[in-house]
Amino acid sequence: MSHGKALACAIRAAKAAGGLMLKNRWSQKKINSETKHDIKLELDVRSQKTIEKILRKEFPRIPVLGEEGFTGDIKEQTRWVVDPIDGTVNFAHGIPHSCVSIALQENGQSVAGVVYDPFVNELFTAVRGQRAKLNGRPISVSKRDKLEQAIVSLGFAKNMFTMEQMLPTMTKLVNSARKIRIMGSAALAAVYVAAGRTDVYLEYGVRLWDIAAGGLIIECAGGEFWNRPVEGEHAYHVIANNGLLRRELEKITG
Ligand code: LIP
Repeated sequence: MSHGKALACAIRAAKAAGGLMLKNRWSQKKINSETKHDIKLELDVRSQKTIEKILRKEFPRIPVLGEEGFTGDIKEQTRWVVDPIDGTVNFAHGIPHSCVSIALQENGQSVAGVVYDPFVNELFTAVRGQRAKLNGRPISVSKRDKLEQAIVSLGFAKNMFTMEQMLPTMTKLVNSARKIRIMGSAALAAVYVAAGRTDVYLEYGVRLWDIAAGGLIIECAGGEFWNRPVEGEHAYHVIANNGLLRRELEKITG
């Protein structure tokens, strides 16, 4: 199938879901469930339904694996991977740092991806083999090659176990990097590396739908993106950087 056509459809779906986020920005958010370190909103479900309707209208045979459930046989070679609102806790608290993430995967590899932040109207896109873009303009990772100059984004996922995996890394990095940022959206953490705003993104226990699009966008912007499966359904340990900081990172994080 045409990856360009798939991307155009994903952009329409992401913008529709982003519009829903903006429309409900100031409304009282209905909470479907909450744990000590997470919130799931009714709007997450509504956003995924909005996205699925647009994707399935144009591509009725491609299944959707989303944070709010799946449609079709997600073991198919080709599938959509969707996070309808990435950074849900931020969104629930009125913090305007969350986004929509949609990726098309073939045989488990992302081939087209979009991350849309409706609050600042920033649309990050990529098709494998082509240059990543921000609002249609090519983007590249930073050229900072020293950790002491770098901004490192961290994520702590959703439970004590995943946080405990990251705390020693944070302790080591807090004095080695220029700054640490923990901003609550994996997809935005990834695309900020792609755009050269930050230089490293690390998270243990992040889910596939959080990173499927952002990881591709980093690679198409000249960066490095590793994700190895860890315990938990669709859970990964992500190490991403601008491609110049790997050695220093390996020395510190082991
Ligand atoms: C979020 C991720 C973030 C992670 C949070 C949560 P959600 O995704 O983007 O990086 O630290 O725990 O998983 O749940 O808002 O879509």
